[in-house]
This record gives sequence, C-alpha cells and structure tokens, in this order.
Amino acid sequence: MPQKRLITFQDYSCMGRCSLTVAIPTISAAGIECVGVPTTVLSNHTQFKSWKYTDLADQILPSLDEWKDYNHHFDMIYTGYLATNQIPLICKAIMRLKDSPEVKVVVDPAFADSGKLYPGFDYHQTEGMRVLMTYADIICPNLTEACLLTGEAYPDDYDELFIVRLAQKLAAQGPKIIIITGISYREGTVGCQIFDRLSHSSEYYETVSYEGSYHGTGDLFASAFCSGLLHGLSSKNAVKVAHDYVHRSIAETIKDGLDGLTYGVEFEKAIPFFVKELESISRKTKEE
Ligand code: PXL
Repeated sequence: MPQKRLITFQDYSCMGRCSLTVAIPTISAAGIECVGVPTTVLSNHTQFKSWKYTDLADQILPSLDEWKDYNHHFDMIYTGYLATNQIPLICKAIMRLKDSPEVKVVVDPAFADSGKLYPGFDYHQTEGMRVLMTYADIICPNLTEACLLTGEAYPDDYDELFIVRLAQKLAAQGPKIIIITGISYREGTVGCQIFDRLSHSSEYYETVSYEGSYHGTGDLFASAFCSGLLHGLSSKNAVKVAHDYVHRSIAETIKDGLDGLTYGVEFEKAIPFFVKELESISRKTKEE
C-alpha cells in the first residue's frame, strides 16, 4: 500500500507533551508521513503559569504558496490547538488543500476543558471554532467544547440521550461524524460517544478510567484516531485504538508516579502497544 500523507496545523509547545510533540511521533509510528505545520511556537503549553510564544500565522499561507509547483497531495487534513487569529487562515488552507472529496478533514477543536476555555481564549475562539467546524468531515470535541460549540450549558450530570442530542446539534452544523471524548455514564469508566450523521447511528466505547487530569490526551487521541482512519479502520475501531492508546499512556505515567497534568503522559512507552493494536485491527478489517 502506498504510504499515506497527512498535514496537521497546530502549535509546537516545547515543554509539556501536547500538540505537534505528540502528533508527529504518533502519526509517524503509524507509518504515515506527517507534515506538521507549527502555527505558534511556545516555550511550554498554557497550563503552566506563564509562557513565551511566537505567532507563526504569517507563515501559514506563504508556506502553501511555496509548495504550489509541487502539487503535493495530502490524504488527510487535521487541525488542533490554534490561536484565534489563525482560524480564518486555516479555513483558507483547507480550501486549498482538500483536492478531492476523499480527503477527510478532521478538526479537533482543542480550546477548552473541564467546563472552561483554555487560558488566553475568549468567546471569539468559540466563534472561530464554530466556523472551522463547518469545514470538517469529522470533529472530536470533549464535552466542554461540544457544549460551547452548541451553546449548551456545561452539565453537572448527563445521560446518553443528552450526549447524542449534543452530537446531533454539532452534526447539523456540517461535520458527518462527531466523536465526543471524555464521556462517563458510570462511575469508574470513561469513553467516547460516536455519532454518524449519514447512518444516523450512535455508538459508545469505554474502558475503566483513572483518577486525575492528564494534559495533551485530547491531542494524542486525535492523532491516533486520524492514524486509524488512514489505515482504513471504521470510526468505531479508530476510536477504540486511539482511546486504548491514551489509556495505556496514562497507565504508564501513573506507574512511574509522574505529574501528567503539567508534563503530559508517557505516550512514548505506549507506542509499541499502539502500533500492535493498530496493525491487528487493520489486519482484521482487511480480512472481513
Ligand atoms: O492540549 C491542548 C493544548 C495544546 N497546545 C497548547 C495548550 C493546550 C492546552 O492548554 O496550551 C499551547
């Protein structure tokens, strides 16, 4: 099979595993060429108490211009954490790069968690992400992002009906597949709700959960999920592979007694497990 090529637009945070520092190794380990376009370079992510950054917005579209004589084809376009001013540029980049309907656009909104926006963002970020979402085939918000994008209040408690309605509302804004991550219907478990607008079907995948918060796991999930799709997996199987990889990365972090909230998770140790599960599920998919 010819090697697939994915392009991703997100920041490069030097310290604290997230964004490109988890996307590139994950997607590369899956045997996919990952063209990572850094949109901002930060000393560290914004859950540290302060950070230095350089906004690379001015370089995004000129980089694409540089490539115009080469006719590069990308099999997938995946966006993650972006600064508010960069969102309209990324919409333009998607229009230029999506050269056929087979090229899937995956938008991980990556702008909020635990009921609030990430530091430095205000409602303009939500509005920008609502626009970016209309360019997506697939989105993978967490519950906070799903609520902000639909204008729903962040719930204290919820059931599957609430989550599926949220997914339907998101799907009405453009994307065909909605994955809502970090959903728990029973104590001690966590999973993802998958909603498919075209077949109007909804599925849920869960594992046992771990106590605590772990930074960059949404980015890790989205990167592994994109890898799964490019290996020909169904959305449900791509969710399984991605969720299990995050789960294993958290387990490794806990085993070593490390601070996963600041430094992110030890995904490096979970890469062999990820690659094995990805290969085993793609082999089974091909045999079916
Ligand atoms: O993982 C999301 C993320 C990515 N990049 C930066 C962040 C965050 C979350 O806070 O600060 C710079």
